[in-house]
Order: sequence, then C-alpha cells, then structure tokens
Amino acid sequence: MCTVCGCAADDATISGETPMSGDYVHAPSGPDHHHSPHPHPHAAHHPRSHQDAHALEHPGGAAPVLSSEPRLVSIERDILAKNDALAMHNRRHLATHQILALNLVSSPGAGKTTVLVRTLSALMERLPVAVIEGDQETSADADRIRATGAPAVQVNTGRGCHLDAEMVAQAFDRLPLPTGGVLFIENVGNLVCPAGFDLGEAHKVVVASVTEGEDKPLKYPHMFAAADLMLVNKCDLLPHLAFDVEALIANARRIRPDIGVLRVSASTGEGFDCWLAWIDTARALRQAAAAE
Ligand SMILES: Nc1nc2c(ncn2[C@@H]2O[C@H](COP(=O)(O)OP(=O)(O)OP(=O)(O)O)[C@@H](O)[C@H]2O)c(=O)[nH]1
Ligand SMILES: [Mg+2]
Repeated sequence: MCTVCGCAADDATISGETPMSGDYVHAPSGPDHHHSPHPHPHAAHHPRSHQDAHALEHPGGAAPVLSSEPRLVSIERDILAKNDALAMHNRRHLATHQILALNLVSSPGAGKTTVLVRTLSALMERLPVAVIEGDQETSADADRIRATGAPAVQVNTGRGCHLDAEMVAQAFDRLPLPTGGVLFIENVGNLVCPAGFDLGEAHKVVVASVTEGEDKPLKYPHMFAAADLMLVNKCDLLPHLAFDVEALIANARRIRPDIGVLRVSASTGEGFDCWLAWIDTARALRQAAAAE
C-alpha cells in the first residue's frame, strides 16, 4: 500500500516487449542502473514535500486529524525519498545512454496513446524510440504502440494509480534501450497521483484535451506545476465545443507561469510539426547537458 496516495503500488506487474499469454511477472525490487550523475533541471517544480504529499492524499483540502499522523508523515517521506533515489538512478542511466525520457500524463482518455502513435510514426524512421506503457489493467495501449513497430513494454499497476521509479527501472530490463533517442513513458490516466512521483524523466508532458474543461489546471494544480509542456489535444473538435483555449492556457500559467503550450490534434496531425520540433530541441539540450 502506498500511503502517499493510498493506492496499492506494490500490486504492479510488467509484461514483456513481445506479449505472451501469462507473461506477467511481479516487478522485483531494486534497480541496478548506476551511471554518471545528471541533475534534474526542474526538480523545484516537483511536488515532493510532505505538504504536497499530504495534499495528494487529501486533495479536497482539509485533512482528517489522525492520532497516527506523525507516523504516516514519516512513512510518506520514506516512500517519496526512496522513489526520488530510484528516479535519480534512472536519470543517470538515461543520461549515460543519451536518451531523452518524456513522461506523458493526463486524465483518462485525453489522448496520450493516440499522441504517441502519431509521434512514433513520425520519429521512428530517424530516431531510436521505445515506450513504457502504464495502465492499471490490460495490454491494450502497448498493443497499439507495438502496431507502429516501436518496442513497448506494458506495466500494469493493478490497484496502483501511478507509475513509480522502480517500475520504470524494471521495465528498462525488458526493452531495447533507445540509445541516443527518445523513451516515452505513458503514465496511468490520472491527474493526481502521477504528479508526485518522479520517474527519472527529463520532462513531464501533460496532455489536456479540449473536452475536459478549462478549469483542470486549477483543480489539479500539482500536475500542471510538475509539467514543462502542456499539449492541448483534440483541437479538431473545437468548432463543435464551447471551450475557451485561452482560458485553459491562462489557468495553466497561473499554476506554472513558464509552462510551454502547444495546440495539437492527434487525430488530424495539427500542431505536430511544433511538437516534433519541441522533442528535437529537448533532445539536443539533454545531449548537450550530458556531454558537459
Ligand atoms: N477527435 C479527437 N479524438 C481524439 C484525439 N486524440 C485522441 N482521441 C480519441 O480519444 C479517445 C482516447 O484516446 P487515447 O489515446 O486512448 O487516450 P489515453 O489518454 O491514452 O487514454 P488512457 O490511456 O485510457 O488514459 C480515443 O477514442 C481517441 O481516438 C484527437 O486529437 N481528436
Ligand atoms: Mg492510453
């Protein structure tokens, strides 16, 4: 049980790059990826303090007063500290192999997998790529990714509501690492818990679709504070909706003033030139930083 968000994070299973019936194993503990150090440039935006962990556990605001609260606080701190240490191992491992890792987060159905399928189709011919897919159940998203020809591993979190750094470290062993390229991580569809868990990625990218309402950054501030880029997806639907994109962007920037914003449609490909250019720039910056 993860006391930070109350989910059963130890319930996770990982299935291989090539899925086979029954190919689900319990994720063993303890990664062994120790490589050169690589600092995380946006660590300050990640909500990893106790207050933030507490806010995740009690997103409505007022938290019940529990007699065992000091012990809970201590356990929350331990969980986040352990995750951060493993995330740093992942980050070093990725830096050693000059891999840009992007952690895609969103509410369920905002379009993460659809964005990935189109992105991979555009990138695969010129860059090594790989995908870690996080879902509570099914290998459906990994199957969609593999249909593009890209290697993918599915992590099923069971009752857990987010990926953590240990699950990602274990998934590394099941994937051909995309040396010099891009590792995409699709997190569990959830705008709350994935915000609190660093996976070792270079950037969190939040996918906000135009069918969700302009208020999401204000209701789920930790996620938008943790993300470096917001993809406003499903823009092809705007002519049919009463949705104010400018209001969504203003709300996101109230939470994270320097968040990048790109308007896209994973269905039509609108905005994908800019998204692909953003990935190329992020990759170049990461490689330059790793070479220092
Ligand atoms: N019109 C339109 N539909 C989209 C777009 N992107 C995704 N969809 C649709 O939205 C639905 C959900 O898309 P997914 O890519 O599965 O969303 P997801 O975020 O991966 O969902 P989870 O993994 O379940 O959290 C599907 O029916 C997609 O076809 C888009 O740009 N425009
Ligand atoms: Mg998906």
